[in-house]
Amino acid sequence: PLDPANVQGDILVGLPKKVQHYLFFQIDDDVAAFRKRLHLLIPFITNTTQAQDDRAKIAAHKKAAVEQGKNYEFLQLSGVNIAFSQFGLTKLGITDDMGDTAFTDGQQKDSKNLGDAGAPGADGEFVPNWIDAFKGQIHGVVLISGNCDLTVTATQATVLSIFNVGARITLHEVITLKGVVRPERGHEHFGFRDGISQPAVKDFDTKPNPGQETVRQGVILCGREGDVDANEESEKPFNRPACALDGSFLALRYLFQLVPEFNNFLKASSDPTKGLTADLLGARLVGRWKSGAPVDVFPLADNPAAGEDVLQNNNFRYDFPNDFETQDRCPFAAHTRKTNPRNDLEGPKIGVPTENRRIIRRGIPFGPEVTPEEATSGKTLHGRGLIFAAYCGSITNSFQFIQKSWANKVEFPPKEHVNPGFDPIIGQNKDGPNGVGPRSMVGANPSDQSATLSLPVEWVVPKGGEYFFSPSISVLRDTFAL
Ligand code: N7H
Repeated sequence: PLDPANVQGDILVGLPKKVQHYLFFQIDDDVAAFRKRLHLLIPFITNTTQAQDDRAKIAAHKKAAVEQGKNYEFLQLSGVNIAFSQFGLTKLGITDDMGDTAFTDGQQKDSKNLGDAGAPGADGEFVPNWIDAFKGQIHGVVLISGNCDLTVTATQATVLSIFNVGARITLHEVITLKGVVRPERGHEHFGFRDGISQPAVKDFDTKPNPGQETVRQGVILCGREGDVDANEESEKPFNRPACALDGSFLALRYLFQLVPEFNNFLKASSDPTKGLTADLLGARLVGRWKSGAPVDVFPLADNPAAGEDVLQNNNFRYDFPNDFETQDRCPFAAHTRKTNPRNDLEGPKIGVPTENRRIIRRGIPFGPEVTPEEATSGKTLHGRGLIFAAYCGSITNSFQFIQKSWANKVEFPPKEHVNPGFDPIIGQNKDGPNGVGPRSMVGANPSDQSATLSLPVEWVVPKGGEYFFSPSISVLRDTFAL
């Protein structure tokens, strides 16, 4: 059986965080020295049991604060996890094939496939429009989370001092991305509640919420039951080396969001006199109201109480009568429907399982709130967005497939008389100059469902990323460290 104390805490539970740093690093040429220092880091790594305890402590603290009528302050705490790219494995001399082509090739090679903008470089190879830090080789990432910037910065200094004692440098920082939750807790920069729909993991999340589906452990953890190729009807198990067991792949994306532009578009494209308010249009593009309430259940008006209620906010399957054929309740191309189509695929009409396409999302927003100047001009002046982080037992099954074959595919989800169009939030059309083509969708307007809505080429702009592997604690100790 699974030993939670052997699995890094961010995967199944999530490191509790108000602030999180992602320290992307390169390993110095003295690999043996790095591996010895890695050994010293292991006691600092937050495992799943510890992350659960931290969450329980926070909950008790919050309850006590409420009972005493005090302001609730997040407990002072901090967490650390570590993950490695294929470049990192190679540097460490780990020659095992992890059995995931996207991971092996790295995300920069995959960027064209994902639909990122870019152009051929001097050698003819596609170069995405990313920041330079992500165009070089990144060997790994240390995730450092905590209650505030001070705590996280202090923990980061501790981590760096383990690797770089005195004059002996074993780890070089490439870039640190600093995530911080928004003042509107739990909501991302477009204003929508995020992190609601996650799969429950069998024999671990034993009390799923209504509508929350349970997946086999191998959908998230390598080497466990269900770690199988979703493209093979026979459920062919992936070929994993011993060091993959109880680790998870981490798809990380540095995604900028054009918030004033998004808000302006909603205003300009709404038609309040015909019932299509900017709020309703936004909800139909996402699949949820800003509160989190799903439009499939609440198609006409928001229900903020339901939006925050875990017993109600994920209890839907796009299986109301006529849901399969009409967009009365939710557009086929809505972000949540594109990225987890539920009954569109699993229902009787098509009958294809989606279990192996599921991911666990653990991202955090970055950047400041929209300034009055930006709101007035409708133009982004300060970088902000989402450090998107998804765990999965297979990148090719899930993260890569969701972006490429669902969000970017106008024919998805399959419907008889209509192509739904692009996922308006993350869909990318690479067929255009510099890998950017026009986007559109249908069904945005409930009273004119076949009308095509032209969308800006992008509201979510990828500026970097990498695929990582987050090993189990015992594998970190016995295989990665010295
Ligand atoms: Fe998405 N958003 O704020 O609009 N996402 N997402 N996502 N996303 C979800 O149900 C958002 C991105 C998924 O099970 C919600 O938790 C933004 C990528 C999946 O019903 C909201 C960005 C990928 C789900 C957002 C972004 C996904 C999901 C609803 C980028 C994968 C669960 C809250 C800046 C390739 C669907 C919730 C389900 C939900 C937003 C990126 C995937 C509000 C702003 C790149 C699988």
